[in-house]
Amino acid sequence: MDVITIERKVLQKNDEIASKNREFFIQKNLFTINLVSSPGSGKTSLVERTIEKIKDKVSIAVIEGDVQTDIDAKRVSNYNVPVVQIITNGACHLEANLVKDALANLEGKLDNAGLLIIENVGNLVCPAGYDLGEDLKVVVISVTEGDDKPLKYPKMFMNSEVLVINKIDLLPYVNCSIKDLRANALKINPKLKIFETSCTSGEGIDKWCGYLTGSIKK
Ligand SMILES: Nc1nc2c(ncn2[C@@H]2O[C@H](COP(=O)(O)OP(=O)(O)O)[C@@H](O)[C@H]2O)c(=O)[nH]1
Ligand SMILES: [Mg+2]
Repeated sequence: MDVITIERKVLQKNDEIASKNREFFIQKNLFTINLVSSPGSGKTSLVERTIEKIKDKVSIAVIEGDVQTDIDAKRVSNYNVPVVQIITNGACHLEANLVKDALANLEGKLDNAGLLIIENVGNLVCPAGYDLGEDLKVVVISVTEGDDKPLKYPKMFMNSEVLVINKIDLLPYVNCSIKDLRANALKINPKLKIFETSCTSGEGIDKWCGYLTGSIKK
């Protein structure tokens, strides 16, 4: 019982800070997405393809979350956008206060940004419970993970607004039915907006980016 009480308090505190982050995003006119997935699904690759595609139309800033290294921030900084790395030192998800600190680090670089991308720590469980103040939670799943994952990790799919099914170039080689993957995801959350992408071939990236830029203008 004590554990549950403590967890509730932590989540309540997180939600309070997330609300402040949300106010900040509204004030700065920033459209913010929180990318969540298991490690290796292609979050950073999707960030890279998205920057390449819409950087000329939309100013973009990125917050990278990782357990240990700044590898992803280094990858993204090659694209000349403001990026800050949060290293959680072992923690398996980002919390709103870490994002708040990262925003302080981006001070002065966000004024013209229309899109803020937060890449969460690779984990299909814990990030589901932590609001960061984002407009959209986007869950990325790659076809190599199997079509049963929405059923096995329902909270993540329930709490997300968008699903990106990535690595579709590998469909001929893996035992994954895109039809079943879609059906399983929609069984958990019928409102999910679904995109299919390959960050390698570029397939589907136009549609995904069109949706993003359309959302930013609203
Ligand atoms: N074949 C294929 N590989 C991909 C695709 N997207 C990412 N990858 C590869 O998958 C690995 C993990 O990608 P990464 O973007 O680092 O995933 P993250 O851990 O979710 O950020 C890398 O080797 C990428 O090159 C894709 O659409 N198709
Ligand atoms: Mg990554």
